[in-house]
Amino acid sequence: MKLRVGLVTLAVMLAISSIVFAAEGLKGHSIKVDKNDNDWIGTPAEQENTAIISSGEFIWKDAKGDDTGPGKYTYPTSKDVAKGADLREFRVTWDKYNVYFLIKCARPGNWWAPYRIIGIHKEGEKDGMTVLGQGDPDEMDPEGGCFGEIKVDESLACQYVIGIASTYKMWMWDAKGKTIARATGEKSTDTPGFLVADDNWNAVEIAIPIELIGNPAGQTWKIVVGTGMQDADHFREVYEEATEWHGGGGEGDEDESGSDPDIYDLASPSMEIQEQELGSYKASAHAGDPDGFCTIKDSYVTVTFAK
Ligand SMILES: [Ca+2]
Ligand SMILES: [Ca+2]
Ligand SMILES: [Ca+2]
Repeated sequence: MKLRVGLVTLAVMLAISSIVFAAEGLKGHSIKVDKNDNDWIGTPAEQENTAIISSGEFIWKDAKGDDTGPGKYTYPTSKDVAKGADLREFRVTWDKYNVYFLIKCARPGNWWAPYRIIGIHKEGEKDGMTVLGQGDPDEMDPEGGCFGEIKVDESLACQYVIGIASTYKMWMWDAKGKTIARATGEKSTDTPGFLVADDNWNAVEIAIPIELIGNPAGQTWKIVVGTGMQDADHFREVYEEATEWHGGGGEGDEDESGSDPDIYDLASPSMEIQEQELGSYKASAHAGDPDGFCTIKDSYVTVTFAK
């Protein structure tokens, strides 16, 4: 009898502590952006397309092999860009100086092949960009945008968007699309602490100074994560038919590239939602016309930070 009462008490205590734990949010720990991801110590969930908090890290485990965009995307035929956009993991942690991200994908055919985007919506904030860091199509300057042809629903309007090209370049844009930080190498950055470095090509570690992105303590962030192939430091266009340097299954060709998103994979609750959202573009729209872009509404992860 005593034992049973003890067990019941223990169960009640565990239930209360897990509620308290969830309400407390992500506590986090420090990370070194040093070309080695062994300081990310949390364990992902068993199940795909599932988020978990483990050892002070938010961990999204994405499905394997869902890197087909709206459903039919294929990679270019050149082996350099024939893989590498299959998102596997997205992790978040933080300390009093930085917010840290880890994006892990399938290993690319070459170090320069992938491009990745992170869009951050802070719950409760209204001003934000819905066309994600698109940039000026007359310039096609990667400093100015990702040229991925994607937008998010008003409910996900982003205060910050981060674009990561290949293994060592990164830009950050604010709510108005202004470039506010750039890094072009592990030690080459215009903003102290704004750092990116890869581990074995397939994972990138990122540090964003709190001075730049804001203190997340007590906040909830909805984060959109997308992956594709890289071309001139922005997203590589997907065509209707695959060529040596362009994937297929989308719209257009080298003359008219189409309004389809250049995203192969999203951190999305299911492949069904991912395909529906990436497929929501207007095929008849001209390339670069935001009215024709697909809209992301439910493909994001939610991270609540401890106070
Ligand atoms: Ca590290
Ligand atoms: Ca994936
Ligand atoms: Ca996915």
